[in-house]
Amino acid sequence: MNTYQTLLDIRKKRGAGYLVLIDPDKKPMNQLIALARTCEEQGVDGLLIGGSLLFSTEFDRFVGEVKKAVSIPVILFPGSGRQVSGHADAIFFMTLISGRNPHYLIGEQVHTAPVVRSLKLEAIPTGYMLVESGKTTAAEFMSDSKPIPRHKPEIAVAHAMAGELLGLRLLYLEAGSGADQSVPESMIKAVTTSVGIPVIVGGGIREPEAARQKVLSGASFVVTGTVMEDQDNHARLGDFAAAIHAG
Ligand code: 1GP
Repeated sequence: MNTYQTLLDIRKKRGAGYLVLIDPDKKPMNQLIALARTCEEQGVDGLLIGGSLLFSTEFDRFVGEVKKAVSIPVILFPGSGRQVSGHADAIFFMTLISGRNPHYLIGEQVHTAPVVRSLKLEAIPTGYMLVESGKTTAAEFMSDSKPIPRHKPEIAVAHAMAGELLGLRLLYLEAGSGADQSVPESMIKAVTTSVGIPVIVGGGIREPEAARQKVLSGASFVVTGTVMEDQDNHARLGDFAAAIHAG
């Protein structure tokens, strides 16, 4: 079964899936590998690896080590074409459809596609939609693109529909890592009732209850990143997983 199918399966069996984003720059490698293991033990459904920037020069080795440590899917969530590794199960092959910066709509993908092909990586075509979240996030700054106004769900819906009509297989509603405010539930509802493809929601989610609300609004997958960079929060991984699966 390919990774996309595995994700659909998780959604079917559990109602929604919990994905944890691991940024290779945020901690020493051994600590992040330990986090990956704990994620699997605590019921996390998959790991995303990536970040807006990349300082580490050991990305490929890092992905290999994570892959060796867990049996849940390891999916690349690249901020740029430098974040590609053949050790991963798949890559979210993303296009920043909320923006009008051609570099992140198609430019970076043109540089990356030949590498993805050579590595025989499973590419999951994903529409990435940045949503206004209170302050300028790294994703917004680095992509030089305007986020969708948070109180304009109809704008998000039109983008989501366009993404689906263009053949994308996933949509990622993103407030940005460390966002002040997560994607509003009204926007998640509007988008998920307008398209048939699974919708991932991430950015600024710090509590299990907030994660559950995203699922109740229609999210198929919820992502947390920053909250698990604090070792003290690792004990809450199971609470997040339970809240998301119960939602
Ligand atoms: C960022 O959506 C992810 O791309 C996770 O965001 O770090 O705020 O949890 P946080």
